[in-house]
Amino acid sequence: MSPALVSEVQTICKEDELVESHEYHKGVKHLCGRGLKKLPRKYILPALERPLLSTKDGATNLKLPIIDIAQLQGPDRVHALESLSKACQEYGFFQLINHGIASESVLDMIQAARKFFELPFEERSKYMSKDQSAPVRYGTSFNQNKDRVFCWRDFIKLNCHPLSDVLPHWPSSPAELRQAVVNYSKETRSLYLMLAKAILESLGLVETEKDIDENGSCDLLKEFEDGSQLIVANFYPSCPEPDLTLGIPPHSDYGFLTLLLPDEEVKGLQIQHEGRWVTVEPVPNSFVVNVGDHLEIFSNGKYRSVLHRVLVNPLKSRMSIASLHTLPFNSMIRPSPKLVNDANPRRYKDTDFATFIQYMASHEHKNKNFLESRRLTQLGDA
Ligand SMILES: O=C(O)CCC(=O)C(=O)O
Repeated sequence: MSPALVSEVQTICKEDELVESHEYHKGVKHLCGRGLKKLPRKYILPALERPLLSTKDGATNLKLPIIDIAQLQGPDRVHALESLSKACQEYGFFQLINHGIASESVLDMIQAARKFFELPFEERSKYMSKDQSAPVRYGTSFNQNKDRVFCWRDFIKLNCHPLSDVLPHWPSSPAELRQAVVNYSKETRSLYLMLAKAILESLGLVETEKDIDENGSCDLLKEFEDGSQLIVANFYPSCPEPDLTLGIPPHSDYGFLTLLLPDEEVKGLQIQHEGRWVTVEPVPNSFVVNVGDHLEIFSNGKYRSVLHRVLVNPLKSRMSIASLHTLPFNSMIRPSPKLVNDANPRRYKDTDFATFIQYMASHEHKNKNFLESRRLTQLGDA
């Protein structure tokens, strides 16, 4: 055997030892600390699921439709609502500008999450849990208890509602994390509520924003106010062979809306648009917002939760922070009766959070398979 081949075989054996000893369950950052030169087999996707970085498919950049909060709250609200509705139908995604969240809150949140991922593994591992509804959960891959192939991501998930119940369980290190997440979760929550009102209005379910505020007549809005919120910080270390793996595989989000802070420096988020994968161009000081499965169900298929995935980078690590919002844990989600009629029959079964959690615990969550399991009829172009 040539010296080069010997060295190659040794590397593969070393990587397989890692796999055998279940080291990969400790996370990608932990694995990278060992100086990997090749991707361990556990992370190599079947050829058809790889991201095709070298083809045009991976190279196409997309500017998402822009929704301007200043316009949404000004005299031009009607036009802004039309743009919002169009974006939710045609893209399932939009870029939210002039969002009004203090840059200090955003930077503190990013900094606190970064410091958490820099902690020694022993500290991070205190928060590893198989319980999908735990107040805090540190982990790796997409669903590490089910995934056959692991993806190149570590995460921390923090349940944020009700704050007084969950806060004592959040990590006490780094010292600034709790305060940063409290501030950030409150601000993103009120931004979400503002958007949720606009979504109801854009679907024709309430006449005007004033209607809701003055009469407080919208029960659904009360449910939104008491809704669940999950903050997820994703960390994707640089990857020796990014064309063989993904940071997160194609998936849709479960909730109503997700407010995402993508890494402003390192691209990676791709969405499926018009039948192909396109890379979302980061826009500074803005959020990427996407429709989740619950909003697709609630709107009886008018607004679409769209598949998205994350590419990893050969040279740079990447971080993103997602805030996922939906109804309270025990609420039933169903198509709004006002959006069901003879021409547009009910398309989804009722569902709730508990059903989703059960599904996640017993299935490999891929593509939109949870939503598909709730479907009553096929959408023409689904
Ligand atoms: O990292 C990103 O840009 C997207 C993250 C994402 O899709 C998720 O957290 O579900």
